[in-house]
Amino acid sequence: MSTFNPSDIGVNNGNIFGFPYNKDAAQIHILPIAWEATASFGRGCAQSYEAIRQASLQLDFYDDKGAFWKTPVYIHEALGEMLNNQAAQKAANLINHLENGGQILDRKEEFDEINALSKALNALVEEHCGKLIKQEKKIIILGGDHSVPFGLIRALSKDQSFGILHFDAHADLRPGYEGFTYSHASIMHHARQLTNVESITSVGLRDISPGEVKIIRNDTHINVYSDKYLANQRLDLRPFSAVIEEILANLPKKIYLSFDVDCLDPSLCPNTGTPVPGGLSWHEIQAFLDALYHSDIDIVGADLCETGNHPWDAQVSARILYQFIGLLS
Ligand SMILES: [Mn+2]
Repeated sequence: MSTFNPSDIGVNNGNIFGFPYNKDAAQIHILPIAWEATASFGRGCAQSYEAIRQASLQLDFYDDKGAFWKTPVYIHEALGEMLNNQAAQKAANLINHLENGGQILDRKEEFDEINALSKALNALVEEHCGKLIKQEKKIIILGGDHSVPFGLIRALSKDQSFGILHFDAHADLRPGYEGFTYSHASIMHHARQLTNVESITSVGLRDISPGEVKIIRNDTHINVYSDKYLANQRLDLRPFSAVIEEILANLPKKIYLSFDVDCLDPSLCPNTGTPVPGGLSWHEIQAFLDALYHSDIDIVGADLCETGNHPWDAQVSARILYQFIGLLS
């Protein structure tokens, strides 16, 4: 640490941002999960953690909010790669089967197999997170597809209640998708089943199924600030800071931050699994994260998921990840 100069070139020392901290000293633990078995469209996010680590070496660390580089951060080896290898090709074949008009029941055993692997992944993530939580470490999950943070959310909810602030183009409220119980499209459904998850606030949604809209309307603890709502506020020339204030004012004092990069304008995440036109601009998300930093909201953990495995997508996510360090410090 004594030799670390944040103004120097980023050294590829294996850690995120080239930071000089080891596992024991680290307060914030970044846990990459190399899993994308249920990805229904584009693939690559299972491996993007390494692209994000590479991109993180390019960052300059000045931030007007604080010297986040002083926070000890450590990136772990990725979890879930073996499970993903067992599941990915089989799952792709099953999605193909459904897309060609096949039924889940035709190949039920294979679907059961993928669902068992998903459960094993969740248990693995929960076990690792549980140990870190006992040591009072803060955790950021680096996806992988958006099914991967469930183990962390469940581990955190064991002895505290909190709300979820969820940035996404999708509601992820399906009770299961394409025959997969723990699909990337179902993470908020599963999180909502946890007694200690008191609310979900989703921002940026713009690709929602009629079934999900029904769920949202019937659940007073799910709040949605859709992309259309945000866009209409802009078109009516309401200050964006007022929109952010409105959203933050309705959040519980303790939140878990779940960030699917497809909430952003696709120019910022062109290689994400399911890009959708529209979305938050770079400056809007920065303003959001700044406001969150300056608020009195306590952030218990976070995930950053669905980053495409491409240097540009990784650049964007590395910068968001650096902001998360500030939020969890
Ligand atoms: Mn998502």
